[in-house]
Amino acid sequence: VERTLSTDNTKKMSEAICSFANDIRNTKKPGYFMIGADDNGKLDGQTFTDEQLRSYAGLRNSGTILPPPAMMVYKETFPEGEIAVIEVQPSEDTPVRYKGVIFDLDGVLCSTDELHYQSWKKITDRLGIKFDRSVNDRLRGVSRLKSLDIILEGSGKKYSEEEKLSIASEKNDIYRGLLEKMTDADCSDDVRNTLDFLHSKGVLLAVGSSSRNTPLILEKTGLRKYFNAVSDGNNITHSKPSPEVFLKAAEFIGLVPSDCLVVEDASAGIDAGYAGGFDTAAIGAAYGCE
Ligand code: B16
Ligand code: MG
Repeated sequence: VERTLSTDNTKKMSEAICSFANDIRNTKKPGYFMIGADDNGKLDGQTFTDEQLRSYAGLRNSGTILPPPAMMVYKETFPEGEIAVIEVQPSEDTPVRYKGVIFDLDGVLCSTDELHYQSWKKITDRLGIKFDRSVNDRLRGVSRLKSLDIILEGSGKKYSEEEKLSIASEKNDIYRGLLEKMTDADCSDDVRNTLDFLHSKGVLLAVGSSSRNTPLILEKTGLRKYFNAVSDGNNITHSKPSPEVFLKAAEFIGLVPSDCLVVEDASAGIDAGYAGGFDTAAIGAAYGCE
């Protein structure tokens, strides 16, 4: 038996029913989803109209069809109030909450964050600038030129715009040299299995990356074929923490932000997702981000 307090949020209710159906998948018996009772078992004085009961029948979580046969809905009336009961059949199908998932690239789909680090390290060693992994974590999701500004904070020397462009371009040459050596093996089975699973559930998939090298990375790793759309450093004017890259990604797959999840390894990326009205999942260096 599962219960909810909500009587009219059909989106939340259908998600809860799908989860419940999956929770009871091994029981081979129906479960009962109740509306109108408190946690302590007391009735909360609700009453239900026939129209309300009809609206509970056949509730669907978009993307996830509720398990057959059709749910049975009825109400029980007591002096203290009524309970609506939805009979739910067990289901092997894992419920899917989002219509779309937008994946960051560097540090989420593949470990190019390490290659960014190695490339910047070569440059900073040559220039005699202190650069370590904690500084590198601040570069995640941030554009190439903004990354350089962060790195130069510790240099004590003033660089002209021209010098900065030249350093950034040198770093990019080193980085692209490393990218050229990438193969399918640079993308983990976990990533491919996750993308395959989401695809099998009908979830639309997009890339949302600040990197202008996204097309090369997707080609080298063979990842392009998994995605319905790609939004990257080549189609935006503001990099993360601006939400632009994710808003464009959602637009490209025809979804509103509230129907999408953003997966990120950068605190700038989590901020960007939040600012755009997306739910966010923080992994790696962003894990624990608020
Ligand atoms: P590029 P993401 C970001 O990619 C990287 O995290 C960040 O370190 C890099 O500076 C930025 O892309 C720009 O990359 O120099 O290749 O254009 O994490 O948003 O996928
Ligand atoms: Mg990243």
